Amino acid sequence: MLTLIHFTFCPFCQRVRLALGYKNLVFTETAARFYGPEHFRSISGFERLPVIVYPDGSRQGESLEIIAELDRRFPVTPPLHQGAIAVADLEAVLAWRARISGMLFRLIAPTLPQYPGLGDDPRAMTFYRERMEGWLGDTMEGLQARRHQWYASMEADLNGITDRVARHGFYTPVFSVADTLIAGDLTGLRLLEGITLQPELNAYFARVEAAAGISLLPEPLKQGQNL
Ligand SMILES: N[C@@H](CCC(=O)N[C@@H](CS)C(=O)NCC(=O)O)C(=O)O
Repeated sequence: MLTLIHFTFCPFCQRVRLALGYKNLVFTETAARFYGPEHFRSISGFERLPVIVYPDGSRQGESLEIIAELDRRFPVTPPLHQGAIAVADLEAVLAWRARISGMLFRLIAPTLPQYPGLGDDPRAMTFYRERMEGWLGDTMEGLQARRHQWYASMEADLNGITDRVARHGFYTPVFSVADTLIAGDLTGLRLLEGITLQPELNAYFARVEAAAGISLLPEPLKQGQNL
């Protein structure tokens, strides 16, 4: 059995959940609390999540490396790399993602506490605030107040990707690693108050979730599955 150690709210973890779901791999999920590096190391062996535990007991971190390894370990399941997306297309998505990174995190940081296990856990919220505010140089309240400005600055990049996925169905005509990254990372935008995403983008999220059989929006934690 595969085990995914993740945070409910974490975009990088959502990428791997989507990949596992699309490949139809049975896995258990262990939701970790956002308590700090010592806690993360003690439960996963790594300082960042996601971490996957393979049936042989070995562990791996880094979302995109995990997804590439899933293709290697499970070659009879639908591919997420070779056969699904050309190297140049993946490079283009990665460049797009790197370009929007600062704007994206400033927008989604205040929305992610809507996930169970974060906003409802004061100790996790203390570490989350410290981490995000230190990194993004603004308070949660400030980011929340400035969301329309950040959204406006990202809108052209968002429209570009929306046009493309509306045209092809996914980033390419079939589901690929690019969709785990786009849908996983952008989902926090769906939780923005007073900002309505283009219907084509919402339709894409629905297609990705259906292809993977995974829901990306906040859901109550399953009992006994959090650390
Ligand atoms: N490049 C890593 C990034 C993973 C990452 O940054 N995860 C965050 C949660 S969203 C984390 O573990 N943060 C721990 C910390 O900030 O101390 C990946 O793609 O897996």
